[in-house]
Amino acid sequence: MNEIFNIKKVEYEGPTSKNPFAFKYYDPEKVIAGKKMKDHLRFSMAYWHTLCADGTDMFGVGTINKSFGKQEVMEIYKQKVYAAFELMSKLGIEYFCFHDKDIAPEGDSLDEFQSNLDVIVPIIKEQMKKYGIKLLWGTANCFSNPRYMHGASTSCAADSFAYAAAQVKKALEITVELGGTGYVFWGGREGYETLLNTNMGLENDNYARFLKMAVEYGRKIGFKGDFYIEPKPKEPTKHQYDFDTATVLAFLRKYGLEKDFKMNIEANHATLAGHTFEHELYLATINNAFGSVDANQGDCQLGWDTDQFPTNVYETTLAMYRIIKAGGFTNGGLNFDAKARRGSNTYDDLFLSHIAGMDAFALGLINACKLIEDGRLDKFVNERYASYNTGIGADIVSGKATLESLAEYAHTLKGDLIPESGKQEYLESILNSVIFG
Ligand code: XLS
Ligand code: CA
Ligand code: CA
Repeated sequence: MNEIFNIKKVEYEGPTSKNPFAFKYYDPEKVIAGKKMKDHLRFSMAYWHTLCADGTDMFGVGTINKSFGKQEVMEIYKQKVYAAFELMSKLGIEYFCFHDKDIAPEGDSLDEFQSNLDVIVPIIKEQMKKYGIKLLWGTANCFSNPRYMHGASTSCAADSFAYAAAQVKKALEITVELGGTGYVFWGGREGYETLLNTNMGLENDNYARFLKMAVEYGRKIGFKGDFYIEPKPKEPTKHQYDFDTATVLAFLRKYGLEKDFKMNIEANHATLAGHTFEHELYLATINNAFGSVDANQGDCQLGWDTDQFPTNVYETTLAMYRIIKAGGFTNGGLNFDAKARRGSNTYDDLFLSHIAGMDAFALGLINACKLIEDGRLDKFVNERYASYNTGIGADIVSGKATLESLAEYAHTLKGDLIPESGKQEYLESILNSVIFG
């Protein structure tokens, strides 16, 4: 078969290379902190942005054609599969993620959609085998079609709930068929536009009912991977129920779902929620809920979900710092839920954008390992909390202290109680000195 992209396999050439189609920092086979870089980073391609998004926005039509030279709709979708695997293998990306509707056209009915999927899935399976590429996670798009205008499992319309169930059932079957290690729920329209028309209690209960059904069915058909919830505070709805990691944890615990779900943390969603990417990762890891990552970045001047390729090395460093300190990925990975800008509209840009993102995360990994090895940040934090290791602090941590015993102790304290400086600027300068050497 003829190649679709006139680009050679992208290789590591090192930081001095000026070749745009080479990695400067990502050296997949290089061992760092006991593992190959590629096994730390577990890069994944997002099918929807790379094979489907054509640059259409609310002010204009697409700027890049993603039919890859084909005319007839099923032929286009088959060609997308070949393009996807050629691109991944040339970039050395070993995982991918998809929504049901990214890989096959919906047609005019559920039956037609599912038989289209049945045509495409075997082609994907054959390409996965050919290239040794794996499925990081699957999902169903239950937010684009007008039937989901009021949500899917949180819709006021029970028929929308049922239709979403049929989509998720099939998407789970495909995920199992392709050996996926994850299944994502991103509640695109699981939220509200106005509380004036919303029964929030019923919507939350129904959402939990839906997730329970999915877990039951997934386990029944042999899905052994992780279920993920991907928090996002807003967009497309004014308010999404999966606002951020803390909100999702509270929801899962209320409905007894916390054992079945982990987080798929997206950088840009963290910032939309008013947090940093690092905050969301850290919170997930301390709650044993860290699963996977949608690797991208937002734009702090824009209040929406820009899904840009990650190039900010401070962010990738602090993200990898949290990920490595938590023991790294198990079933998850770094999925580039990112699209080249509308003005970056060539096939070359599909490669250049991934190279930029992969190099930025490789730098993040290198820096994170250096920060851990340097040890000054850890040492500072340990010392900062040393008052809990002995005396009254140890009594608080062990549960021995009571309000009465603490009050009695407090009365014995003399002088001003001024804790030590937090030394933020000093710590920030350590970060710079470790990053820039
Ligand atoms: C949209 C989300 C979406 C999920 C998968 O903002 O990021 O793409 O990752 O449905
Ligand atoms: Ca995402
Ligand atoms: Ca996003």
